[in-house]
Amino acid sequence: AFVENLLKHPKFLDYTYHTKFIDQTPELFEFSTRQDRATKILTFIGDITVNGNPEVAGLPKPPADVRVPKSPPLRGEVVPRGARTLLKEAGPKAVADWMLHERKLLITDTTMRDGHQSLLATRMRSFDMLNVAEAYAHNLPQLFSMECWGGATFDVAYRFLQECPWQRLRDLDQKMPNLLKQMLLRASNGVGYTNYPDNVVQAFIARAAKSGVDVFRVFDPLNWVENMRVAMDAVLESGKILEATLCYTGDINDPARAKYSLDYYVTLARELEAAGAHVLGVKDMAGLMKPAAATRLITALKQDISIPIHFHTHDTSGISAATVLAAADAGVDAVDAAMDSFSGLTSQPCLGSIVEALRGQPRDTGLDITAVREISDYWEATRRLYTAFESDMKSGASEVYLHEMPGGQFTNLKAQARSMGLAERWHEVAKTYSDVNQMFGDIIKVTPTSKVVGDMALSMVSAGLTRADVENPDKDVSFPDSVVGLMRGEMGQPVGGFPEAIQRKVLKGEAPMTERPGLTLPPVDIEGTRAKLAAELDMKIDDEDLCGYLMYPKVFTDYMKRHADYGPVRALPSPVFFYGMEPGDEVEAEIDPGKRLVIRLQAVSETDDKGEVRVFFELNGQPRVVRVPDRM
Ligand code: 3PY
Ligand code: ZN
Repeated sequence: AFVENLLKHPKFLDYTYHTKFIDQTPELFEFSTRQDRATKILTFIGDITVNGNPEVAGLPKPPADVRVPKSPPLRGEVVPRGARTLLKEAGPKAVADWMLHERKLLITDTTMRDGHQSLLATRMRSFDMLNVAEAYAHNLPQLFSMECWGGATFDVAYRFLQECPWQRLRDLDQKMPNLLKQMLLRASNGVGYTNYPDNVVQAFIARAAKSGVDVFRVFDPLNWVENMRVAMDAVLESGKILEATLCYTGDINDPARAKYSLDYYVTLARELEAAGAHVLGVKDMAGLMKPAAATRLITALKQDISIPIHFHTHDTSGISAATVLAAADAGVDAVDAAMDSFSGLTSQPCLGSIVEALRGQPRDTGLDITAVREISDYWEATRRLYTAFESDMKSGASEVYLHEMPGGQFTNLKAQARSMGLAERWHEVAKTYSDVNQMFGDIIKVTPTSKVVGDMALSMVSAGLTRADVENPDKDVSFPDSVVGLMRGEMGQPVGGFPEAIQRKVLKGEAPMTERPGLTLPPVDIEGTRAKLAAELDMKIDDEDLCGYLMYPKVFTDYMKRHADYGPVRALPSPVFFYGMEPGDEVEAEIDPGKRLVIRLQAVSETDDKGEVRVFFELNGQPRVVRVPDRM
C-alpha cells in the first residue's frame, strides 16, 4: 500500500518526493506496519538491483568466486565466563586488579572497529559482525575485550550503511554477554570532530554505558588532560571501565623530538591515573613506536604507575609486532591486535601470530589458536565482500615515520588526494603533511587534529604553496575552516601552545581562546531538543536516537528519513545490500528476532514510459511487485 500510495502521488512522479515529502504526507502510511517493513525492504532491494548502490558506484566488485562467510561451530553450549562476567560481578576495579595479576598477555580484538576502519574505510556492516559474535563468545572467552564501537563507526553506520549504531551495540552485547565491549571515545569530541557541550558528552556516555559499552578508551587529540575530565568523570559515574589514554607521537629516543620525551609521557600517565583511570591506554595511532621505545616507555610506566597498561598500535611501518612483543617483555598488561585476515598494513598487528609467538613463553596468551584461525577464516571470506573499499596499499611503509599519519586516516587521505587529482603527487602530500605538523608546532595528530593537518596539506599541494609561502606574512593565504577552528582553540590547547606567528596569520587578529571549549559552550536543552525532534520526525525519540542526533543532527535526520523509505535494511546480507539480487536469487532477512522474510527475486521488467521498472518478488511464498524509478 505504501508504494502504491507513493507511486500515485503527483509529487512522486516528478521525483521531488524525496525524504521531506514522505514525512509531510501521512496518508502514505495508512497500512499495517508488518506489511510496511517488508514492502520497504523489497523497495530497497528493487532500487539497488535496478540502480545500484551509490556507495559502491564505480568501485571494484568482489571476485566472482566469493563464498558466503560461515561462522565456525560453537565450542560448548553454555557461554563461558569472560572478563565481562567479572565486571558485572565485581566492578571495574576488580577487572583492573585481575589484569595486573594476570601473567598472560591479554588481547583485545579490534577487527570490528579499528580493523575495518583502517582497512575498509569503516564500511563493515553489523550483519557480518553479528554472524560471528557468538563464535567469539564461545570460542575465545579469554580475550580481554572486543573493540567494536566508537571512533568513525558511529557516523559511518548512519551515513553510509543505513543502520543504527546503537542497535549494533545492543545486538553485539546480546551475542557476547561474557566479553567486554570496548569503544573509542574522543573525549569532548565524543564520536564527532569537534568539542560538544559538557551535558551532551555526559548524556552520550551514560547512554553508551547502558546500551552495552563496558570499556571506554578516552583520548584527547592534543593530550590535554583538562579537556578529558568531563568524559572521564562521566565514565566513572557509569560504573564501567575507564581506560584513560595518552596518544603517542614522535620518538622518545630521538633528541630532535624532545617535546615528546619519556618524561612527558610519564607525567601524563600520572595525571591520568590521578584522574581515576582504571586502566592506562597507550595509543600509538600512527604506529610510530619503535621496539626500543616500547621497552623504555613501558618499563618506565610500569615502575611509575600502579594501574594496568593497554597498548594500541598500527602496522603501517610493517614492524608493529616487534613493538608489541617488546611491550609484552616490558610487562604491558594488554595489547590490541586484529584477527589475522584483518591485520597488517594500516590496521593492527596479526592476532594469531602474536598468540603463536608467545606460545609456551611466560606471557602465553592462553588463546586457542585453532579458534583464532577459524574466526579469521570467517573474516577472510567477509573481507572479500568489501572489495570496493580496499585501499591500494600493498606493503609496509617506513614513510610513516616521516608523515606520522594515523592508520585510520592514511588510506582516507590518500583517497581524498586521488579524488582531487593528486594521486600522482601522494609523496608530496605526505611530505607536506609533515611540514604542516612542524608549522603548527609539532602537535599530536589524531582525530580530529589529524584531519586538520590533512586538510591543510591537501590545500597547500593543490594550490602549489610551500611552508615558507604560508608563513610569509606578506603572502595572502586562504586557510581551510578546520585550520581556523584549530588555531582558535576549538579543539583545545597543544603542549606549549601554537606558534604565535602562524596563529596570528590564520586568525587575522582575532583572539584565540585558551580555556577548554566546554567551559563556554552553553548546555544543550536536552528535553527541548527531544520534543522538537519528535515533532519534526513525528515519532517518539528515545535516548539512543536523541544522542545520535546530538552528535550528528543532519546525518541522523537524513538516516531516519531514508529509514522511513527503506525499513530495516541492516537485516539484508551484504552482497544484497551493496549489489541487489539477480533473478532466481533467494535470501532470508530476520527483521526482528524470529521474524524472517524469505525473499526471492523473480524478474525485472523493462523500463516503462513513465521511467519505472517493476521488480517481481516472492515474499514468503506470495507474489509481490514493487516499482522503482530507473535512474540509470
Ligand atoms: C578515531 O578517532 O576514529 C581513531 O581511530 C583515532 O585513532
Ligand atoms: Zn587505532
